[in-house]
Amino acid sequence: MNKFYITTPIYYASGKPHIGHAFAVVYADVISRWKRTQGDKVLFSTGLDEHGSKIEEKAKKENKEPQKFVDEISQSYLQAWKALNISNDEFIRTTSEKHRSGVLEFVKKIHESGDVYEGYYEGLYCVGCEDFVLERNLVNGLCPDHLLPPQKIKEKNFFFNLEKIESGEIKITPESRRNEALAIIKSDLPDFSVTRENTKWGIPFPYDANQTIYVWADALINYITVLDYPDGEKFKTFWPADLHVIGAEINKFHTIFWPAMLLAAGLPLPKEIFIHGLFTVNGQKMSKTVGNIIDPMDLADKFGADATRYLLLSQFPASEHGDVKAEEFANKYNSDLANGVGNLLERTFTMLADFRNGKVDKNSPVDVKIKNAAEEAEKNYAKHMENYRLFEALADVFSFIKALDVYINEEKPWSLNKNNDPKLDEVLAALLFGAEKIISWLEPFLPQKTEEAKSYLEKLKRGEIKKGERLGLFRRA
Ligand code: ME8
Repeated sequence: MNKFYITTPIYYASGKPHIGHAFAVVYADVISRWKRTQGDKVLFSTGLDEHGSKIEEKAKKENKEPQKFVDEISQSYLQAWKALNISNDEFIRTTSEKHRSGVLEFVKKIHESGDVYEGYYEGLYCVGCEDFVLERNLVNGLCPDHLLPPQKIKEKNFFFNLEKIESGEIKITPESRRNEALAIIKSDLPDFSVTRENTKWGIPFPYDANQTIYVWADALINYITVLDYPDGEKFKTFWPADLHVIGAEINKFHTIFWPAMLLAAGLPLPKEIFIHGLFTVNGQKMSKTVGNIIDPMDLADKFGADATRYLLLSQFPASEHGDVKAEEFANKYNSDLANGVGNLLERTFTMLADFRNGKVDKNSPVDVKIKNAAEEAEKNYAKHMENYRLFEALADVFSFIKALDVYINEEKPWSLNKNNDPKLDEVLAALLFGAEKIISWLEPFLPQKTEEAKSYLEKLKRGEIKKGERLGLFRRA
């Protein structure tokens, strides 16, 4: 049995989740569920990044102790992931004792390796990015991503020597993001500091009482502390990670700093990092100031868990950045889910029930046209799933749904039934075959709805569906 360890970024516990956070966690969830159906032993981890100046400042603004503040935020994440049916095995919080002790072990390891050295750093620091920014990248003196003025910081830090980085060992996908990482390595990459002098809200650095561990070093180490590094069974079984799913804006931290830290600690590198694009809403970055943040809980209330998962993944290929429009969600829901997959399954099952009481003649061959279309779709779907191209895999399923719709309209099973045409058995056999394929392909994406469809179908095959008892998977929005 293969093991498969998959992670999402751990999100800043600075506010409740928006659809960007939901996108990454749903992405990883679909991959996890798919790997489980392939028989892999999966460990799927997500969690929260709870230290650092950004969170310290937010808590202060709300007049709360940072710990109380992050405890509250963690509840909103847990609720949202439950509402989206996320099947994570672990939920790591960086304020947990387990994480703290693992980080200290790790820091001790790299300290002993001699890759951490003392120095001064002076630069412009953006609290929004929790990173240094370059003067030339500012727009009107502000960080272009957070619209905040950076602070000038000069502090004694323990730097991490990046010379160790050996690229190429880790698979970085898609190719465009790999090129971005390579370009960063080739540019003048400053050393990476593992500590901060003026941040209180963090894990104290054991070798200097004035320092705390830099929030990014702290956060990255979650990928092993969650496995009970250094000597937990889970660590032995699951490390190295098979896949880190992350967004494009944190490429550098995962493809350069994290491997450098692991090399210094003498640990194996993650096998693959899949970097997805980010979405804007109505052409703008999601932000409280613009007022265009979409709450995944609102979508789940309106459309349900499965439909929300689908709506997030079907906007544009994850290899690209893209834009979403909140007012388009209902149209997409109606066209793809209510009128697309929902309608196809409903029509198929209803005809099976009405014309044959759920019994299909086992000797009926499946129309070769449908058989070929299914084989083609299945081949493409498998290839796309293996490469974590979920948008593309969904498109394969939906092209087969279209093929079945066309088949129904051409064959007109209701006329065959009226005329007692024996071809009806062949057509129904093809439709049942197609419906079962679609249900199995959609399982990782729509876990609840496919479950409902499967139990309805079981009942139907036993001849237990009563007249007028409809499947009703996706009612029109
Ligand atoms: O960066 N579109 O946390 P974070 C799509 N704590 N995905 C988006 C998105 C958008 N507009 N906005 C966010 C951090 N995401 C650090 C990570 S990991 C060791 C530490 C998703 O709360 C995307 O996956 O800012 C992105 O990488 C992640 O949320 C960042 O969440």
